[in-house]
Amino acid sequence: MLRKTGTWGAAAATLLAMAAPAHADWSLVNMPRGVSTMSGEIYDLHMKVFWWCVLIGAIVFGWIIYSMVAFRKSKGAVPDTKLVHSTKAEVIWTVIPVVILVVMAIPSARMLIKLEDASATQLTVRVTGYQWKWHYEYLESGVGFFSTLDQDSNEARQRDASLKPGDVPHYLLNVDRPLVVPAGTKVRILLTSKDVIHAWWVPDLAVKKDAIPGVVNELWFEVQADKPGTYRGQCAELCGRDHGFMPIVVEAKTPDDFAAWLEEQRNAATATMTASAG
Ligand SMILES: [Cu+2]
Repeated sequence: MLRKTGTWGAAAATLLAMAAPAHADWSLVNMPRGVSTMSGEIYDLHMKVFWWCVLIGAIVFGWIIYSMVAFRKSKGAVPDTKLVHSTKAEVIWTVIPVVILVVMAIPSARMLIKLEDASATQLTVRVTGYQWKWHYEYLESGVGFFSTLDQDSNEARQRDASLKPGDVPHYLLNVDRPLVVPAGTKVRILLTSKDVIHAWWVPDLAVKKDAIPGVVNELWFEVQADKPGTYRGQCAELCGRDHGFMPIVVEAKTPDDFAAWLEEQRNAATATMTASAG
């Protein structure tokens, strides 16, 4: 008995020692409520299903623990060797989960249908994944550019760099040129890749889809009209050596600011073309 306590004590001490250094920044991060027209609804559905699961888990484990404690052998419990089958019990433990699954499936299916409905979008951007950067092209206006990891993050990630990761704001989550979109506008993304499978993931917009070579995937989002701002994401499909170094930054501007920005890009592109032609 003593030895046993000693072993458990040592195990507990080891676990505590392992957990201690990590404890400072240990926190549970839930999915964000987000800023798109769909993200709030998705979050609410997620939380609803989460609490159902917690409730089911509490009931099932509570029942198991109660049965183990109340009917333990030391209390004189005797196993019922005659009961080998109960149709009633089987019907109950089949019907209840089926009902729960159907009740969960209805709002989920409704949500999926809404998410797939990319009709009536006002702007289309083709997003192409590359090892290891993104290319954005505004199909209606022909403006296009690459978006790569920002200079400071890139420097700080090198071995023996003078710049330290802690000194770089939004380390590994910043780019040289963000994707700019108008808030309050339904934006369609046509997603593909030029080499391997990547995934375009921006939690605040509640979008995440694979970018597959030879396939065009479609998704859409609409940043709420009163939520212009900068929203960050990452490639979410292990795509090679620099997978961790191709972040996504979406900058949502007011429609007027966006129109001005797009005009500026178009002029800059024309100027470059004229210069190279001359
Ligand atoms: Cu990638």
